[in-house]
Amino acid sequence: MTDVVELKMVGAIGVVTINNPPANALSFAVVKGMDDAIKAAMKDPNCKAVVVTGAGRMFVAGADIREFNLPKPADVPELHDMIKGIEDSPKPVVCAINGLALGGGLELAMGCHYRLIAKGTQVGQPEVKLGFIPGAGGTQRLPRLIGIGAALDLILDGDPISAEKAVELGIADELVTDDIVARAVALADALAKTGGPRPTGARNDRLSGWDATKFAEARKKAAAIARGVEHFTAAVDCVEAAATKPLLEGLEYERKTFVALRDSDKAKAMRYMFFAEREVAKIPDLPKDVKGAAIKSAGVVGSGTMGGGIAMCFANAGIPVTIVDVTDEQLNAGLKKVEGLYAGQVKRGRLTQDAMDTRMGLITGSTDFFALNGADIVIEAVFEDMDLKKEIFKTLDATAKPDAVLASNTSSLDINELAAATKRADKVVGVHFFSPANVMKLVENVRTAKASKETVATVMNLSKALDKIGVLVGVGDGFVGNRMLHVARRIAEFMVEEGALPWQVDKVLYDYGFPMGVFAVNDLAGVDVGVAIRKGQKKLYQGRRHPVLMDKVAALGRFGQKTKAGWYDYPEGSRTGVPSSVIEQMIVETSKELGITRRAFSDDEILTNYLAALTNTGAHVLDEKLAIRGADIDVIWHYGYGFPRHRGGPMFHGDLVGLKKVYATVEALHKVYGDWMKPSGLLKQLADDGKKLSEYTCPIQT
Ligand code: T1G
Repeated sequence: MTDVVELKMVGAIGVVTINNPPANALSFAVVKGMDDAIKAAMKDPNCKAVVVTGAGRMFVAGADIREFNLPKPADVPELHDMIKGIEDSPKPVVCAINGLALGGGLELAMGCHYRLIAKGTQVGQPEVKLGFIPGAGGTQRLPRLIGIGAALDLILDGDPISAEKAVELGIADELVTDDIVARAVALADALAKTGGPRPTGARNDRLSGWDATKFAEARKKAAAIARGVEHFTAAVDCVEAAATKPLLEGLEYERKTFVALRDSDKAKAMRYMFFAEREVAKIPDLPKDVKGAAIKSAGVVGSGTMGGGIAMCFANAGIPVTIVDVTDEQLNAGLKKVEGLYAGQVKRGRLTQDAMDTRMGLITGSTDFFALNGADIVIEAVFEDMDLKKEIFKTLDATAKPDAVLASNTSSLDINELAAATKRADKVVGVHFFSPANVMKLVENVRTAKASKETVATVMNLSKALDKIGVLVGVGDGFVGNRMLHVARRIAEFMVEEGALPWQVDKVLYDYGFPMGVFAVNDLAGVDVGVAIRKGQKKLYQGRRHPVLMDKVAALGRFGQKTKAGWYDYPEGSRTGVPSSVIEQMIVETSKELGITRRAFSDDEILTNYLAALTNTGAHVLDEKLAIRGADIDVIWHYGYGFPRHRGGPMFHGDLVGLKKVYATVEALHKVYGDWMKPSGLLKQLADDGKKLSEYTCPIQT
């Protein structure tokens, strides 16, 4: 046994307990310990039956994802062999599912002969969320327990189900409301006397009813779940193998499929994201005793799209919020819009009328700043005008509670300047929500120069309370996400000036896995908005080559979807753009004016250049300590910009390509595009040292 698995005799029953906090994950040590414990129990003539359970609040949260990239020590059996060993045990084995059983945890439970489940717990096969399929018998044993259709639903969905549902489906034999181990020992005792082993793998009665056509249909549905990944259809293949092959062959087929998927770059990217999105919450220089204040009520200044969306986030989380705007008309229009958005959710069945009423009841409007004087945080969300925002911050400083945090939702202005306009610079931060704020998961929490640690902790906690992913960033042009987007978008435009077309660039990005290409995004957000942002950046980026096309699109009165024309045409009622001959002609003429002989760009070149711009700019962000970790940047790009999860993010992608290679691309592009592609010092250093951007953490900033 190992110190993470204990075998204890309770009368004639061997109770095997997994104790590997925090998640009882099936690490190498646990698998070895389990194997040893089961073998010892089988050998012991005094042991008549076995109970398997977990210590703490979980049963087993699955295989240990941290060990997936490590070689397995020779003396540790494979997880699936260990489970088969349990299934083949001559003595009955009862599983007491005392807490969450996920992935390998549920597979371990299904390898046991009987299963009891504690009320309040859940079971599931979440593997698809990590880019692979159950790999320790899940695709073979689950259909044997609950039938093919139900098993496919569970495996393809990935979400856990309740203990009651597990009993109803036939995953567990009995729901237990009191001491589950005691109950399992009693059952094991009884089975030792009058029952015996009941191997799941030998139960074939629920496998019928599905022919090849039905599986083909299921494969089609599975393929539509997500673009660019293969594991959903592979899961259907494996369940089909369960229905058509003997157990051992099915297990073998599942194993091969699982290993190939597990070792793919896409699955590596998805497990990287699993840890990256947990890591962002950890702020290295925040001592544990800095807890931050709980936000019990909030204020929002500005009832436009962002202000209204942010107010909805608070209401959704059950936190009362007051919106202040200048006039009653503006305020009422804003509140109406919020009401309309909720009503839309009710209409689509996503929200009950009751829930909508509760949420609307939490939102109050006012034209008086004093209405905000009970709020623990006030978020300013007016349009991007430094003087106006400074005025608002001065007013808030005078009217809000002395200990209230004052935050700006600006996406482009220097929040240090706003902080300087108040007498509480230690309580001023940025909370950069993404649009639409009530939908998008990401918030860039912007740490100003004088923000206290307490304030940082408060906004990081707030993100969690609002069910957002909060990533701490520093003050700088465009913070992290937009800074990178603005450079990459320019590179995309340069390529169009030189010979590519917007729809070619967009298709390349879409095929890579982005939900939309950059030009389509610009049409969605507003071409005029893009032009205004660039105007604001003119001084900052003086002397650089400026792309000219966006200005020209806007000059044609084509502001994007809202004017039914932008880079693309939007025929009446359509939100999907079609290539525009007007734009194409304008592009060709512009190239001529610029003295550029247009040339063909391969899809590869477009993708390489676009992503190199993101990776290099991300490395600059780290050079400037505007993000804590490379992985934080990847989280920002996934949740804020739709960077496909199975690609991991621009930093992970750079590592995958190889930083030396990326650096060479950046150097070449630097010669053509000047300082937009100025090579990052960190990128060079990591490339030279053979290190990774996705594993990089900035030295602690104080
Ligand atoms: N492996 C390693 N560490 C894990 C882990 C796992 N499977 N699950 C959780 N942790 C760590 C996590 O990193 C964090 O660590 C701590 O536990 C608490 O987690 C063969 C191949 C279980 C619902 O996909 O969904 O089995 O940050 O902060 O909100 O077919 O963690 O404290 O150092 O998330 O209460 C399948 C993944 C694996 C489950 C708990 N299993 N985990 O959520 O806390 S693949 C999963 C979760 C597999 C087999 C296949 C959640 C949770 P740290 P947490 P939480």
